[in-house]
Amino acid sequence: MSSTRNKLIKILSEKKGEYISGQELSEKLQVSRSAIWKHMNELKKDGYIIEGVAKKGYRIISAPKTVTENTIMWGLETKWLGKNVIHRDSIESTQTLAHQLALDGAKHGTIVVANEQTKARGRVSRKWYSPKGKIIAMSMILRPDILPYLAPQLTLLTATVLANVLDEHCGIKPQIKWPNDILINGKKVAGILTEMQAEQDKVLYVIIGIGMNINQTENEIAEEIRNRATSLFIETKVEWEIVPIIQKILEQFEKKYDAYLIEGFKDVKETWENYGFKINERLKIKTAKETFEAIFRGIGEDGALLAEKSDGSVEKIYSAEIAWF
Ligand code: BT5
Repeated sequence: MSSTRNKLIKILSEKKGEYISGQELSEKLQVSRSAIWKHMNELKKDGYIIEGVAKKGYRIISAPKTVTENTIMWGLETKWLGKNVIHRDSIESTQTLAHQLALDGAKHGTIVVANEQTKARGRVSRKWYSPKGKIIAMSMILRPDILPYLAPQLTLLTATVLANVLDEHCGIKPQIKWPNDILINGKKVAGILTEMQAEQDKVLYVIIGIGMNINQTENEIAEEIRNRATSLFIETKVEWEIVPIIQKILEQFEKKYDAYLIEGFKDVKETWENYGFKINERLKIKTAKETFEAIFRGIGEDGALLAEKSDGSVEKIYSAEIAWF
C-alpha cells in the first residue's frame, strides 16, 4: 500500500466519520486534489464506503470486513503496535515470515497477518489448523528490553489479553490453560506461540504468534481436533467480524505490554489467575524428566506453574504439559 494511502486512512480514521475537505487533505498529504480523488477511488475498490459531499469534503462511512493491511490500520488506536502491517492472503506460516522480517531488521511492533496458513505450527512443531477467512492468524514482532529468561511471561501476558478481549468484546468467559491455551467451555479456541532470538543476556527479538478460531462451524473444525477445539461462532452462534477483534487485541496488548515493562508481572499474574483453568484442582503434570500429580496453586510472581505435591511442598514448573482427570 502506498504510504500516501496509509496516511489518508489514518487521517480519515482520526476524524472518526467527520468530513474533511479535499483541500485540507491535499495540504496534509502534499499531493494534488485529483490525486486524493484517485486514492479515494482505490479505497472504494478495496471495499471502503466513502462519502464525498461538495463543499464539505470526504468521510469514511465504513471499512470493508475482509482482513487487509488497510482494514487493520483503519481506526486502530495504537501508538506503536501494528503501525507496520504485512498482510498475505495465504502463507505457510505468519511466524516464519515474521522471523525473516525480524532478521532483516523489521521494526518493533510490526505485525504479520494472513487469511489462511498452509503450514502453521504450534509448540514443538505441532500442527496448527488455520483455514481461510475463518480465523485470526497473526504474528507480532517485538524487541523488548528484557532478559531472555523473562520472555515466557509475554506468553502469559498475551493469554490475558486474548481472554480480556473475548470477555469484554465478545461477552464470553474464557479460561486460560497453563501456559498458552485459551479455552471456552473446556475447548481450545486460541493458542499462542512465543519464539525468541537472544544472546546470553539480551533479547534480539521475540515473535508472538496468535491463532484464534473465529467463524468455523463444527464441520469446519478439523476432525482430528473436533472434540477439543471450538470457535467463537460455535460458542455464540454469531458470525464475528475479524478485523475489530484483531484491533482490540492489538490495542490491549500494547497497553498491557507497556505497563508490564514499567510495573512488572504483578498485574498480569492477577488477571491470569482470574481466568486460570483448574486452579486448586488436581492435575497431571508432564515435564521433560517426570510425570506426577499435584494440586495447581496458580502461578508464581515470575509466571511459573505452582505445583503442590502430596508432601505439601510447592514446586515451580517452567515447562510442562498439563492434563486433568
Ligand atoms: C499452540 O501450540 O497452541 C500455538 C498455536 C499458535 C498458532 C499461531 S497462528 C499464527 C502463528 N503462525 C504459526 O505458524 N503459528 C502461530 P500448542 O500448545 O502446541 O497446541 C497445538 C495443538 O493444538 C495441536 O497439537 C492440536 O491438538 C491443537 N490444535 C491445532 N489447531 C488447532 C485449532 N485451530 N484450534 C484449536 N486447537 C488446535
